[in-house]
Amino acid sequence: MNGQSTPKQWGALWLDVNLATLAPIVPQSYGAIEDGALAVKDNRICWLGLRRDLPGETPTDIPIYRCDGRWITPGLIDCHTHLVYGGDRAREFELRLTGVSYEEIARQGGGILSTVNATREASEQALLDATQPRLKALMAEGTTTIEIKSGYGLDIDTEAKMLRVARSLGSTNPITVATTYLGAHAVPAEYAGRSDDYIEFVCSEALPTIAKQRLADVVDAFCENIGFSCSQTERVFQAAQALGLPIKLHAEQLSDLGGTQLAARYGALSADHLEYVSEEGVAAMATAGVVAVLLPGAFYFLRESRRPPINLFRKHRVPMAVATDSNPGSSPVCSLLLMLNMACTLFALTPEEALMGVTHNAARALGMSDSIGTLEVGKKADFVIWDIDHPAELAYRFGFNPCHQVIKDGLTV
Ligand code: DI6
Ligand code: FE
Repeated sequence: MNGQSTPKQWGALWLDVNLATLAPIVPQSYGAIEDGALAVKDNRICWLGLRRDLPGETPTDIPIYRCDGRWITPGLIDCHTHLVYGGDRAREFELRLTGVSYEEIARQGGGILSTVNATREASEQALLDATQPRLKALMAEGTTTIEIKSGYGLDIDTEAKMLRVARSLGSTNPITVATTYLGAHAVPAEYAGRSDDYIEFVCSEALPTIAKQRLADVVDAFCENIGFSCSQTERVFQAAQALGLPIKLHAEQLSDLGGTQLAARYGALSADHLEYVSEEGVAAMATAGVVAVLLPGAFYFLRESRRPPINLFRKHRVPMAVATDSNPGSSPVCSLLLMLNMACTLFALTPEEALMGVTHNAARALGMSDSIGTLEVGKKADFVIWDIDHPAELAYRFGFNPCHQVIKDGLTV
């Protein structure tokens, strides 16, 4: 391993442990190093490898944690969520079960717009209080980085309120929060029938205000029949790039509009959902280095039958990430481990691909792979100790949490 330090420079050491590094430079599956050791200095990993390769004397003046043969993985990364929102949509769930479709409900002004009403009405404190338990559930399963989108405010004040709540959750919890402005999520009631005017407002007023307040790290849009067209999405991308903000896209979830090719042309970090993406779209992603973010929770909860083309992603070597899409309408889930299982059972990913999808490839989808996503020297000391005998267990069980301990920024949570 490159850049390994000497024991004198270490701050803490983990022994009796197997490492699923997920690092491409380790050739074993899962990047596994069995009977390994890992050392941390401050908030960074400063040594890892086989225990028998530990250099010199084991230091006696630093904390040494013996892990009884447990496994360590990188901290999990949920790279696509709408975690901050007011209210819930349980009644809409009942309605859908009588046969009314998700799109029909959206067209009748329910769906996303009903959450917009509830989110506009909620105070900042109420939103914080509603979101904290959802975040806690994700953290309890070893999530150390999460992306949180706006998009249930649509007006400037409520979008800013949502993003402040997201930022504040990141500063009061042992988790890194990456924020995304999703102003182009739906057309708000005050712009009904005037979607171009709404996009103009997003590009010339809302986005510049949000950017000036440094509330968003990335800009996203919902390119869909019940969302925005490709040309409207393109205007949002141009406005984002003019402000120096990276982009990503909800693309091809319910139909194929070609949003993926557009996202690729603009160098998006990721295209997300992708059930209906064509091979041209996949090829464009490969060329532009766009990550495919798979959201099995939404596929499951909307009882979709069309799966994202996993074999095409493999064929074109498009990196696949997996996330919860946690939101009140299409994926009210707060378990990333369950998404690992569903990515395998519903989309036929291998457990290794699924784990890669919530670590290394999720970091790429957030543009953060320099600092997180694998166990490697120099990366942040965000990792999870699991009570498992093999990494495949993380995808194998469901409704069970084998998380033993979470280390965030080098510190035990
Ligand atoms: N696609 C989704 O799955 C979420 N947003 C989006 O654009 C669902 C949002 C919702 O139904 O509240
Ligand atoms: Fe989403």
